[in-house]
Amino acid sequence: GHVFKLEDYRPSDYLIPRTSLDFRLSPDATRVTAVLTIERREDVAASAPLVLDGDGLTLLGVAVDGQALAPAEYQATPDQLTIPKPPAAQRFELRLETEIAPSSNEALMGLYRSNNVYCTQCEAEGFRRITYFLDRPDILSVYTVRIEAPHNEAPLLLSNGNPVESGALADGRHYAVWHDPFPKPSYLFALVAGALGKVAGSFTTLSGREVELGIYVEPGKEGLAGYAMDALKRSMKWDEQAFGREYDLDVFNIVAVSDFNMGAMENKGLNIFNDKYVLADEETATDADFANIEAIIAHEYFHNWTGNRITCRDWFQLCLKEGLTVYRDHEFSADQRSRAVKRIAEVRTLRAHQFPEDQGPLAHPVRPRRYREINNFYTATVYEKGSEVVRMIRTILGPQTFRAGMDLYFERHDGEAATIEDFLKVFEDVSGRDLAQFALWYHQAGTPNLTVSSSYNAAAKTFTLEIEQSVPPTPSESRKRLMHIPLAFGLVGAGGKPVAWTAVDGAAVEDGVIHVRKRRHTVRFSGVSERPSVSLNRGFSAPVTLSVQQKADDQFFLASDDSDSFSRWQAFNTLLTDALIAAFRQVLGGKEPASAARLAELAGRIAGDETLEPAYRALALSLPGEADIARDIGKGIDPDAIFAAREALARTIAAANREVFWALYDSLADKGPFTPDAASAGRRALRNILLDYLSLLPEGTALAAAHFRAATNMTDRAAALTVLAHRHAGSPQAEEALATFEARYRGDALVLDKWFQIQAGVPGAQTVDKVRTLMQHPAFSIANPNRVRSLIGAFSSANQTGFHRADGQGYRFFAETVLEVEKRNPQVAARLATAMRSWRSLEPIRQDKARQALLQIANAENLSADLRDIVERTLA
Ligand code: B3K
Ligand code: ZN
Repeated sequence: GHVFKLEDYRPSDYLIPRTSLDFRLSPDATRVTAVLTIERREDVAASAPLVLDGDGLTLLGVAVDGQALAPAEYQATPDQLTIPKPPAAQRFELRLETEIAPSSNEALMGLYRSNNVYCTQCEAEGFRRITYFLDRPDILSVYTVRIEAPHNEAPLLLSNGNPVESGALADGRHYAVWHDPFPKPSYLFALVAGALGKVAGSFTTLSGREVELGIYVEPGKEGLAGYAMDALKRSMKWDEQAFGREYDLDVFNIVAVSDFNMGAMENKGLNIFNDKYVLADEETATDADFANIEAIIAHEYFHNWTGNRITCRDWFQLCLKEGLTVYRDHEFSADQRSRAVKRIAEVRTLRAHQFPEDQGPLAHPVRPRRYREINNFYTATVYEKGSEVVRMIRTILGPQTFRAGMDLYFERHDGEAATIEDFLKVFEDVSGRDLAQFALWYHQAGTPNLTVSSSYNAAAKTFTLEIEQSVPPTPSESRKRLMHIPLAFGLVGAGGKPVAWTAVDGAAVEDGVIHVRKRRHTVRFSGVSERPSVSLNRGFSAPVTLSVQQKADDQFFLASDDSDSFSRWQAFNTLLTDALIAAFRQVLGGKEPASAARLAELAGRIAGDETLEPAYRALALSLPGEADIARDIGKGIDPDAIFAAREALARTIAAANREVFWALYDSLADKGPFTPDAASAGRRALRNILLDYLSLLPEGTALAAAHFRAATNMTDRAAALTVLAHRHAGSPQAEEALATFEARYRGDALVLDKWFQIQAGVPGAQTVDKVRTLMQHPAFSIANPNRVRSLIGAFSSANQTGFHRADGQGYRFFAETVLEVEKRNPQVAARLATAMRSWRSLEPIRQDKARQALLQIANAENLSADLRDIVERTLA
């Protein structure tokens, strides 16, 4: 396939200042008439051909300035329309008529039908499946859209912008016209038509404008959209306060659909959501679901400024909108909930998803330089690491200057398609700093590592840090340049108090941040009156790995006494990880894992520490996941040994803290009615992690079964079901709970997804057969992305022992299923296939089996560009 390169960018010869679309909707034959105002750029020769993108289109007619073109005057294929000799006039009107079949569109890109609702997904390149166009983000156009359909099939007709007019037509048909005054790229176009229920709201902006809000859901589900509406209003308010950004249209609509390739989409004025991220109540949604809904509603809303008003020049700049918008939604959630807890959760996610990507064959810079299929670059690197890069800019500049830079960005680039260089320039301009070295965070792939050692000289009262940076090689980048790494730190003394220092040499230290820019730094602090422990990368100020030569005593000290709560969590997590890695090696060597009594004792103290928020304690107590441990070990992975090591540590912690955990578990029982707020969710999280530990004790099965029966909300019910199914698989209690859950939620596809997911996660060799059986369940559908992700995705990415079965059966099933999904939906199949990205870190036998499965996919006939790209890069 074609390789797109950043350096090949050049502006288009033609622009499309106006776009008018007319849809006559019909499931199998929708007529689209596009009237495009085409404008040749001043500096382009009149003879320049006009070449428009298409994708699988059927062209019914083409006219220029009202004159139908003769067949010799254009060349049309399903994927391209060329007019070799367009009119000499600088501006002309092009009229195109195409026919498309939304019903048979199973790729869920372009215009498709979900649950009898017409909807669209155009990012990245789906608009070309609707009509021929210059389908690239730097072509900004003002859209007017007319939609026509039978009233009974589609009483609701929505598009971007503001409603202009609507009315009845003959034969039970009706129409609506929408106009969006803000020029936008085609990827932000949207249309929705169907029979949907509405939840209405309103918002008054900072300057007093009234905005009508609507959330549209499957009829009968209106009662489940209240939390999303509330999150939307809080997002609108927050963006005004935190970034001075006001909403700009008269209406803002959100539509929930049940077949969607990802979470949601920020179409101007008409966000389309996966219903999983809209619908919630205590009976059907967990606390994690509520938090995701809040974050995703905010994320898509924040795109209105970072993505829509200022868009991307080309798809290489994707992180310009995504990294920045993730940063904004992280800050929003931190303000709505607990900042410390939110930060820990973000770091866990980054390490779980971005680090393995950065350390494997799919590694790429936050701003890639090449791609074959852009849909494969909506990655943890572009999103999560992209957000961390923005956070580092704020750390380096300080909050005021950062805000001034953002203000300048909005002022300077509003209405434009911008680049990462434009973004960095505003911060250089407001701060007077040179960000050239810092910019490597956008250009260079790989997770930097810092090796740190320290020494204290009691006589001279000096404390010295030796810091060395290195960036491991990544695909097609074998040599790395030195980076600018802002490393927040603290010197911690007795009782967790900060230790003072009077002077420093060897590095730039500003506001508690060491600016590492060279390969090696010796940072010498003087006037240090006691030997400190050093707490490094506070708040995860830089997305790096640390190898700290520090005594276990120092780690224990920081884990129990550091006044910075993030660092305290980090120190405890490091201790857990070190213990788990040691236990893994013991298991591999055929030994019993060494006792971890001191760690278990500390776990008990953290659990019972009333000065810490329950949500924080819950996070601290949840052991690093099996995949996290594998990532930190790096090579020779035997998932069964990791599982055994992790189980052993969990049992040690449970046994050592039995009384404390029981007492706490009892005291945290829910009193009063359910509320989804962060504090209540934190108490449930702590109680449920305690349940997880207690379930390892002899009375565990009965306790989990009782927890399941007593649950009055989905958080507790799903937690108990997970414990029963994962820790007590095959027990009558587990079987009964699974059956009860299935019966209770039969007919509620979103809730049954949890049931699929929990079963896909059951550890051990037998799960692959169970997953095969579940694919035959009436509620499962291979055409629905949520079902596929819940069953196949959960099995392959979250079940280490089941998926990585030593005999390769997990991989074989996976290869077959990915190819099956791909026939309908290449994008979802390609995403699934990334579950194999760490195959080279497996021990040799599994590695060989994994390679065979990858080759089975690679050798399949008619592989889509999406899947071919992932599989070939993974094997390279
Ligand atoms: N911008 C969309 C993602 C589009 C993915 C296209 N393959 C959602 C978001 O990041 O907000
Ligand atoms: Zn986004």
